[in-house]
Amino acid sequence: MPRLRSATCTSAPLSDRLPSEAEVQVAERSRGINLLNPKPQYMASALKNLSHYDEDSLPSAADLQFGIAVADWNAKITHALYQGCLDTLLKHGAKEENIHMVQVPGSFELPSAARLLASVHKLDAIVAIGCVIKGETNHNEYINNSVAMGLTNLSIAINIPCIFGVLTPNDEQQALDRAGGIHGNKGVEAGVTAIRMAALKKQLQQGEKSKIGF
Ligand code: DLZ
Repeated sequence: MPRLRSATCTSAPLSDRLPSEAEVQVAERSRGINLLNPKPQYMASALKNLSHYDEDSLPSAADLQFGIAVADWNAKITHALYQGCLDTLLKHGAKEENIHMVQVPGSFELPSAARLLASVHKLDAIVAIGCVIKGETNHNEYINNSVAMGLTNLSIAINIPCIFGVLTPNDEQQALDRAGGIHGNKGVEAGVTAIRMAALKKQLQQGEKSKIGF
């Protein structure tokens, strides 16, 4: 299993791996999306490219600490998700020394890895990255439900946002489409979510009132 380099950017720039605008439009049109309102928004949705967000509206990640747990099962996918997440954190100012990454065998281990990270580092958000592909048995349902529940419970228990960067596709092509392919990269979405939630945590800890709207 290849070792991921922690908090470094070794692959081609993210923009090199993103689909062209024309490809995105074809994909969006095929999914019945209203192209009349192309204004980028914060988050991806079922109808939106996972790598599209409003960069200018995102808070700075300069003073934030992140943990990232990466499952090595389906490594081709999960390592691409990690790179997307890492690139996003760095692009918005996170410092390499403030990004703590660990690799675990499979997605089932993500909640415990997140807990271990939080016990060692002072974190503002944790991203769990995995890919559980539906197979002949129901293993995917057991794993997905445990990871989702585990991360939800953990984030509430330790007061640190835990971000669900886990793909739950029906087949490998659906996963590739969401790991830097036609639908963007869920790692980018997870990175954006981590920055927003970490900044929110910091803001509330510092006693600032949340602004209504964006
Ligand atoms: C066992 C298993 C299977 C069948 N499929 C996946 C998968 O698609 N994605 C994934 O991340 N992990 C899978 N695993 C491994 C489990 O997550 C876990 O690592 C093992 O059951 C050991 O606890």
